[in-house]
Amino acid sequence: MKFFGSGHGACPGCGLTIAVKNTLEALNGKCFVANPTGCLEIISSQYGRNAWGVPYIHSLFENVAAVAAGIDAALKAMGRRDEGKIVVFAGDGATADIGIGTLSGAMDRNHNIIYICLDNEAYQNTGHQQSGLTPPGEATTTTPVGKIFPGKIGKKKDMVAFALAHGCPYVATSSVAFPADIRRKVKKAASIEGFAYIQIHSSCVTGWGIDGNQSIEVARLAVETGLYPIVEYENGKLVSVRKIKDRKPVIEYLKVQRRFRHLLKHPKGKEIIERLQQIADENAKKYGLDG
Ligand SMILES: Cc1ncc(C[n+]2csc(CCOP(=O)(O)OP(=O)(O)O)c2C)c(N)n1
Ligand SMILES: [Mg+2]
Repeated sequence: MKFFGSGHGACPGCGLTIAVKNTLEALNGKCFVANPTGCLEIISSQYGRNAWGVPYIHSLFENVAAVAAGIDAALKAMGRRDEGKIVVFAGDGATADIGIGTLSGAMDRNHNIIYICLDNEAYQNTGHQQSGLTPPGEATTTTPVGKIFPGKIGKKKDMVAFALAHGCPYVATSSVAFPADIRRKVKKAASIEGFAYIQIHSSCVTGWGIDGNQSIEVARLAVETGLYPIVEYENGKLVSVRKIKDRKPVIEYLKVQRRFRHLLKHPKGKEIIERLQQIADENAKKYGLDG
């Protein structure tokens, strides 16, 4: 594999590498990658074990969108814009929490960037702390399950709405369970001038508490239950939705992962499961997922 390959130290079954490989292949390696601190950086850029076959820069956790914006401005000033797209690969913590200020600025200035949020739903690199994209009910080290709390009680931030509110010309979600969908959306994003935000649901074997060989199956269940709708917006208009034939109850997704399994026996688990089912039902209604 020439764009991303040997040298990386990801867990077998890691979703991040699936998202990265498909993105780089869709662009035929014609890109400049910026990547803040997080699992992807740790598994791919250690001294002597670089896995990148494309230009790559590691930024701080909080400033990747500003670094990418700088690359955009520099390429423009040098008349080298046609040499490749600028691609950010950032975790959910970097995107929804720590780097959200510079992300807002880059979206607002509508830089020519494909920003990919690798959403594994927690700060996985540091051992599974909650982020703004951790869903309700998830047990993390900062939302531990106890007598009173059944895991996270807050909500998952709606970063799609955040990107749309900034007027980004291209906004989409995808999942590592559907590599062809990732490739199509990356190609589409590359054809559009301006800021593209793509949020890819990426399984995390250790954080989610699954086996490596369940990675795709569990990511697919998130989509098939309606909990992770796969959608696409162009210039603020919904242009595509991945339909679900027989939508499964959310419990099918929850019960196969250690991060949610406590919900089956915790006194407040039923309430959280009902809330997650309600979120899935509302997604189905909002996007017309059933069909
Ligand atoms: C400003 C700052 N805060 C905290 C850290 C510690 N830290 C390094 S990686 C990481 C987790 C990254 O989470 P996320 O962005 O979701 O990426 P993931 O590892 O889950 O792919 C944290 C908290 C740091 N390096 N810099
Ligand atoms: Mg994460």
